[in-house]
Amino acid sequence: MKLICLTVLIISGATYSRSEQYEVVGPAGTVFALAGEDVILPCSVKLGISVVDMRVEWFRSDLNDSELVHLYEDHDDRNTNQSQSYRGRTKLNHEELQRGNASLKLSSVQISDEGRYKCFIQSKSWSGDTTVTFIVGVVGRPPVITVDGFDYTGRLRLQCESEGWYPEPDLEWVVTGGGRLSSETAETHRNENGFSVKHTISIYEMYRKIHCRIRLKNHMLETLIITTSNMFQLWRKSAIQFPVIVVLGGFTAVLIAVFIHKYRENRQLQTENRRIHHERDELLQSQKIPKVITHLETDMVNATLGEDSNACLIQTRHKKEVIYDETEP
Ligand SMILES: *[C@@H]1O[C@H](CO)[C@@H](O)[C@H](O)[C@H]1NC(C)=O
Ligand SMILES: *[C@@H]1O[C@H](CO)[C@@H](O)[C@H](O)[C@H]1NC(C)=O
Ligand SMILES: *[C@@H]1O[C@H](CO)[C@@H](O)[C@H](O)[C@H]1NC(C)=O
Ligand SMILES: CC(=O)N[C@H]1CO[C@H](CO)[C@@H](O)[C@@H]1O
Repeated sequence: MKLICLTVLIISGATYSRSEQYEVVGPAGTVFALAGEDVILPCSVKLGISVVDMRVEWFRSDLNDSELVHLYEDHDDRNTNQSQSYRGRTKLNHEELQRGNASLKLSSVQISDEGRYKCFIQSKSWSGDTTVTFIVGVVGRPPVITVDGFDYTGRLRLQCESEGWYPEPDLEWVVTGGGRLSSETAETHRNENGFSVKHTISIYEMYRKIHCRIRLKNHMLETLIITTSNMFQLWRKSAIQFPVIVVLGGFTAVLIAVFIHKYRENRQLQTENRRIHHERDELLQSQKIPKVITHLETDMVNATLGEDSNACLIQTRHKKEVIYDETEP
């Protein structure tokens, strides 16, 4: 009897200490995977106690109607009520369950998989859970470096940009065989295609090879630009020539302005001239004008032929007057 009591005590004591130490643990930090990859969402029971006889339930804890991701119960997977979006993409390693490992393998990760997951483990006498935060990354386009001319101190301005990243990536400028250079300006925008980044930097001639690197976790895309001393020499030449060019340019501008002004004046004169000609032609076409001319000619003939030229002139004036009177409306 004593022995039995002792055994009962030991068993209950052991059970008590066990339920204290049954603890479900998740990953140390957030879990990250790129869209399209497979991922393992870690979840296990401390001390490696088998969970084969237990119930293991994985579900989304951040959605209002908590979606069932995977269910293991009565020694098998029971996924009739599994959320449609996880169909055929989840797997619990049954051998690992013996070692208290209830990690879930999720295949071909989608962007919509990002969120918080709960791993809930339940036995007849005990239950516990852990939450796993999962982030789905997208690698964007390779960075593009644009040469944006020189600033007034002769530094070459460079711009590096890339789009389509998720979450926000890190951009850095690195000199080959040297250290990092800090960006002068940095812009980040977010739209439906993810994050786009744009950084600028101004570099001196001594930096020959500059890399623009964009990192997302342990993924990286980079572009290299190699500058030649010719570029910088070109700038120095143009820096010296610049004042001369400005003066010459100004002078040329004045000349062109004068020319244009003259040209316009000329055009106006020509138009006026044409208008006068046109008006004259119109007048000539009316009947009375030829009369004037005829009479005048006659008068002139008379003036040269006439013996008394004074009389003739008087007559001429007189005739002219008469004719002009006729033309008046
Ligand atoms: C859950 O519901 C609340 C209000 O009922 C809403 O504000 C929230 O956006 C919802 N969350 C999701 C993930 O649907
Ligand atoms: C699925 O859901 C229905 C209704 O909630 C429930 O009766 C059934 O037991 C569930 N199936 C499993 C395998 O859990
Ligand atoms: C748990 O199982 C998964 C496979 O489902 C494996 O990748 C992982 O390494 C296991 N974890 C431990 C701690 O053994
Ligand atoms: C054509 C014409 O008008 N001729 C005149 C020239 O002058 C004489 C008088 O000097 C006139 O008689 C003519 O009629």
